[in-house]
Order: sequence, then structure tokens, then C-alpha cells
Amino acid sequence: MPKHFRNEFRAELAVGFCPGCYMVQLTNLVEQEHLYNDEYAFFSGSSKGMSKHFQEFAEFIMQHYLPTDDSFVVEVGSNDGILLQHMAKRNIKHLGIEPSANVANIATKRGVESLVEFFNVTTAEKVKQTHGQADAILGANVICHIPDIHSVAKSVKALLKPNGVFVFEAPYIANTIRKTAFDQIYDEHAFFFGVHSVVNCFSRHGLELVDVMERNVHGGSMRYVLAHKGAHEVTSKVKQLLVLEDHLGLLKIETYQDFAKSAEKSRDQLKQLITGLREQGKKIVGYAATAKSATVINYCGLTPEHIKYISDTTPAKQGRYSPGAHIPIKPYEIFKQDKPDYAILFAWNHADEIMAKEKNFIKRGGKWIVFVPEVAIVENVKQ
Ligand code: JHZ
Repeated sequence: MPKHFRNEFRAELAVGFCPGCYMVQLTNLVEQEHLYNDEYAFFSGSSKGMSKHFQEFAEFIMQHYLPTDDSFVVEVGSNDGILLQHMAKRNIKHLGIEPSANVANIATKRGVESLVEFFNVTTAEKVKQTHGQADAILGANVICHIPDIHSVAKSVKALLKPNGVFVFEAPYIANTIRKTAFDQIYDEHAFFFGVHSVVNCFSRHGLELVDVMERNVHGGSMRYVLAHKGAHEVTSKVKQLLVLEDHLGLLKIETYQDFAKSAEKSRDQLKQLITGLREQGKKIVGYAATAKSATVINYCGLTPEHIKYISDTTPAKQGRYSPGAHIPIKPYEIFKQDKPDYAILFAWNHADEIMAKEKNFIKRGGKWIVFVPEVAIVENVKQ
């Protein structure tokens, strides 16, 4: 038995909807220390598309919200420093707060000042004492990971300058529902935010949602800009999206019940498709051992009998196994040399980048199996 399986644990994955504040969230949580530690295997810089995205995010913040030479920016969950490196390069005072030491070490090597801590009221107070209050507090795909969201709000409230902004991004619930992207539901994603739930949650703490921007990353994300109540003008886009969410049915439990039915249908179709292909003797592999893939594999009951291996570019994942199903994770180079008949596109959110570099796979007769927004076999995937 590989040594990695010894400490494996399982947790039930289930989602709840609050009809009072419209929050969609996991109902069972895995201990934070199990998820974020010095073996954290996701490196934000693992895709070219995301590197470009973070550059745009940094430019946006520097242009709009870091007004003076002594401006101070804090990032929660700064990972390998992919965002803050742009501020560091311009000598802007910054601090990354990152609980996983291994990724924080990479950030430090990039010149990003990093504090290895969870973001909470104690850490916020400490940063306030040592560095002062921030002009901007940022978070990309991390605020939705922190179960004690009220502690996040209190920490932001304490650490933010009177005119400062709290800007964060997360996959947008409307897109998750529209695309039947059930794989966005996994242990790290404690919350599935929408504009209503963000307003309701943070307004309790005197923080106001002042702007929203859709971003075409991670399957369709939203960038939320919050500020102390009354400090900034609220844009009309916030109102527009509140109305739209109502029209989309995001305030009704029935919409989520329909989503559950669509997810079940997608699961059954994918399992059937893969089982059928295996019966014909086809060789199927997985492309990218994403966090999302753990949900797809376990929810569909896929095993190493169905998927020979999953190729991934992250050295820390190679030689390991997928959680639960124990499908081997192999270096990307194996996929390039190998001739699988089908590859399941687990990193469907990076489709543009992947299609551009995998033309040879199709030329060799390979085909993609996709499941978002629908289960299909295709030669080309549009994001
Ligand atoms: P990707 C992560 O989710 C984890 P994941 C986290 N919890 C989160 O919230 C989201 O990001 C935002 C591999 N890969 O970005 C590298 C290839 O092998 O969809 C990574 O292992 N070849 C923080 O894991 C993985 O995919 C490629 O060409 O679902 C990243 O997957 C590319 C582009 C990626 O995020």
C-alpha cells in the first residue's frame, strides 16, 4: 500500500442553501489544517492563463486603489506570490498572508513579503500593529475557502483604512449552476458566492459591496469590491446583478434542487460513456489532477479500471494518487509520449490554453471527453 494512503481520510460532501441570506455552502467541513499545510499542492502559477489574469488583477488594483507612494496592500492566501510579485517589483509596500509554508516560500523567493498564518482577527490585529492599516485587502479564490466568514469580515473591518477596499474573486454561483459545474463543489470550497450572499454576509459587519466585475477564469468568476459603508459610491452594476440573480432563480431552493438533478444526470451519462468505451477496449486517461477532479471521480465512481492515469504538470502531485479512487498521477511528459484514445478534460476551465498546446493529441487520433456544460466526446473545446 503506497505510504500516501495511510493518512487518507474521507468526508461527506454536501451543500446547503440558506433561504434567509441566499448563501450556498458546504454543510460538512474538513479541518483547515488538513487542507492548508506545508504540502499544499496547488500553485497559482501553474497555468499561463492565470499568470496573465493575475497581472491584470494587479494592474487594476495599482491603478485604482493604491493612491500614494506609501500605499499598503495585503493579500489573503497569497500562495506562490503570483499576484503580489507585481506590487513587489514596483516597490509597493505589501504583505501576503498564507498558511501553507511550501507555497509561501516560493513567494518569498519571488521577493514577496509573506507571513505564514491563517487570516483571522488575531492575525489582522498583528498586521495592523506591525504594518498599519491597508489601502487594499485582496483575495483570489481564497475567501470562499475560509469557513469562518464572519471572522474574515471582522478582520477586514479592522485592517482596512477608512477609504480602503477589500477586493476578492471567486467562482460565480450563477455560472456553476448554468454550466452544471458540479465539480466546483469540493472540500476547499466552503462557500459558493453570489452577489446577494456577499451583500448579506458582509453588510452585517458594516462592509458594503460597491462594485462587481465578471472575470473569465475558473469557469466564470466574479470580482467583488467592498468598502466601509458609505465610503465609496455603489455602481449600477451591483443593482443590475441583484436583479439578474432574482430572474435566474438564485433566491429559490428549487433552482438548487434542479441543479442537483442535472448533476446526477451528468454523473450517470459520464459514467455510462466511460464504461462503454472501456468495454470497447479504449484507453482513457485524465488530463490535469485538479481539485475539481476529485469530485468528478468519486461522485461518478470512476476507478483505475476506467482511467489509467491522470497527467499533471505539478511536480508535487506526480507520483501520488487521486484522493479516494487512487488513480496514479503521472508527469505530463508521459501523456505527451503515450497514445491514449481519450483524455478526460478535468481542467476544462483552462480549455483555451490546453487546446492550443494539445493539437498533436488530436492529430494522433485522440479525443477529449468533457462533462461541462454537457457530457460529450469532442476534438476541440471552447472555454
Ligand atoms: P485548476 C485550484 O483548483 C485549487 P483546481 C483551489 N482550491 C481553487 O480554489 C482553485 O484552484 C481556484 C494542472 N494543469 O486551475 C496543474 C495541467 O496539468 O483547474 C494543476 O495541478 N496542465 C485553490 O485544482 C491543475 O491542473 C495544464 O495545461 O481545480 C490546476 O487546475 C494546466 C493549465 C493545468 O484548479
